[in-house]
Amino acid sequence: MGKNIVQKILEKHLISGNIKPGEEIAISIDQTLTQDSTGTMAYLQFEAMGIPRVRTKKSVAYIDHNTLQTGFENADDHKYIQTVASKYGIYFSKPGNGICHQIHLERFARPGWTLLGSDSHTPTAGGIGMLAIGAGGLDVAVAMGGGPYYLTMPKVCRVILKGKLNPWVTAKDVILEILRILTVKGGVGKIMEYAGEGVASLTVPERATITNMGAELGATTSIFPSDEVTRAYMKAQGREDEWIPLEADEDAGYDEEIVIDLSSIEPLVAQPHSPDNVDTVRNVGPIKVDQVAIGSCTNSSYLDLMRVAGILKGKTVHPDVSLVISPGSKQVYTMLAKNGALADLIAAGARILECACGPCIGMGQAPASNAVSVRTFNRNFYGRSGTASAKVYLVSPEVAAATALTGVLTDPRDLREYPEVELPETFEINDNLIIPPSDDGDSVEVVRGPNIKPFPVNKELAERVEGPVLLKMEDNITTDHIMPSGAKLLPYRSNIPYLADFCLTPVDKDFPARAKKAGGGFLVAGHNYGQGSSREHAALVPLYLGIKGVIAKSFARIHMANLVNSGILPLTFVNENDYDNIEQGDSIVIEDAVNQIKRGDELIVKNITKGTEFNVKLALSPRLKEIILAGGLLNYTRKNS
Ligand code: MIC
Ligand code: SF4
Repeated sequence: MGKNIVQKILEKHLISGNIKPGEEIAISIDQTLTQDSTGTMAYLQFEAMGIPRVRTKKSVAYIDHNTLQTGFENADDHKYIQTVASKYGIYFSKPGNGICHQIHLERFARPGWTLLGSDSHTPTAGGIGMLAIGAGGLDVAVAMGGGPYYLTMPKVCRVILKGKLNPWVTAKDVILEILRILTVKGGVGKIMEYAGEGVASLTVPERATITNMGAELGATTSIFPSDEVTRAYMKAQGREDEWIPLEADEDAGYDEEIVIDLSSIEPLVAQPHSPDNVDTVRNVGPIKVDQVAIGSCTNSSYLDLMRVAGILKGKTVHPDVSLVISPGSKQVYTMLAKNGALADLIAAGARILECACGPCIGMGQAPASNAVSVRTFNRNFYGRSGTASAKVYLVSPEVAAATALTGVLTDPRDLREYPEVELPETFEINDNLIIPPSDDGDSVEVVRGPNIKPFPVNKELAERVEGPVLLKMEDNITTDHIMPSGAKLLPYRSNIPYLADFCLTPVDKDFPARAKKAGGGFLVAGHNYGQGSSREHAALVPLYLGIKGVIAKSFARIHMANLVNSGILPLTFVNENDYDNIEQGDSIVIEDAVNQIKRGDELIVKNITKGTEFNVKLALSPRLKEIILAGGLLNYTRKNS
């Protein structure tokens, strides 16, 4: 049988294991990326490994999340990352250069190669045919050190794109449609591989919008073929020599398949508070809107913003709407400035923000109380905007621009003619904000400001693991619940003790105090616990608070890996009814934990308060079990090196 694209790339990178769904495989990583909000931790961990220089083909450290600099903290982090990058052989993308995923697509991503990034939207590079996976900082640190990346081989789901999009319908609507069908859990344990005649009609930035938001499906990654469209994009980026063709064999096998008819999709919107709460813009109707935000790694490309400029040209933003726009990169920004589109945006009343994540991660532009905010971003999780009472809707740039003009959620098909925009034959190329590392790492001194605090490291697993259930939660708890971000907290990503006082506060504001008083314990949750971001702070902070295990109905992939890396037990209920029989405050114990884990995949948990017991699963590979027993990946690596 022929091979699909995923199999082709994995075969070239396989270090151990069989490329069969469910089996643990180890692959070599060609490139890594970090951004600043997860990067400080990744580099602290890399330093702790004691490796003198990165061993990847290319590693890039971006600064794009924490750029508000309301105090010294962010700037301290930037200095630390810049010096650590220079010392260890990592390229440094300065603040102002843009959002990591947009820049990586423009300047570094390569078809057929592998990329591991400490950000859940790393699969954006799948738009160019790269196998790009998001992971926790420690996994990325290991990859920087030349170590393999281990993953459970996902199923490969072929997404066949039929037909062609109608005017005003966009790549964003394609992925919203897939989210509507599959939900935020639908991609868990899968790689989405795009195929079909519809692929050729999508440009690389449009493909990247789709692979970017594949993260919201819970998918391990998403990937498009590398074809003539890819070649043209890479040529326009001055990188045609890095292009290779990559497509699935005609008789390639897949584990699953869905068919999406592009011509039947309409402008869509994800309603509060989940990216899969999707309906048509027409059905949701003309709700009054207070804020429109255009940008983020999903929708801030040249094409996106040129279309927005085309819609806004000669018009004025509605008096009741605040429109903010953050271009994805300096390249995009410069091109808009040179061709006059920036003037059209400014004249229409847009507030132009710097090229960074900005409002997408709650760094400024928190909406007013109870406000409706329409955004081109990828996540509308509760509280993420910085205003708990705000309602965030996710749409395409075209819907956003139309809405900014009318002041109500608007289907852009009601507007004038579609502004046709083509990709340029050459992009504006100026990499002067990407600083190469020093040739002489030894001479570089790493600068650590007072905001850089040591990170917690676990101990070997105890024979008896016990404690109270400190919090019981519902389904779909996100990492934004576990470790909130935003302008007030993001500056403290290198300061775990400070962050600890905010852990899980969106669910229960008393949780940190309770956890501290009890000296730690367990968490109980429903399905898809830890969906969303790759932030390992969602594991490191609970570790700091003494969390020993999380018992859930199911976990999101990256968060589960982060728990294992921190030595926290990720346990699932064998019988989901047991979730109903356990309460906050119950005292529980796993006796003879080490032997139980060595013996099999099921453990007995005793509920001392209720006088009952139930079974939980710890279905991990032998290597992951060793990591748990050692008290996390760092201890394990030290022990085995
Ligand atoms: C996000 O979109 O939530 C982030 C901020 O980019 C995160 C990383 C983080 O939490 O720092 C992500 O998606 O991984
Ligand atoms: Fe930045 Fe938002 Fe993209 Fe995360 S989702 S990388 S915060 S733009």
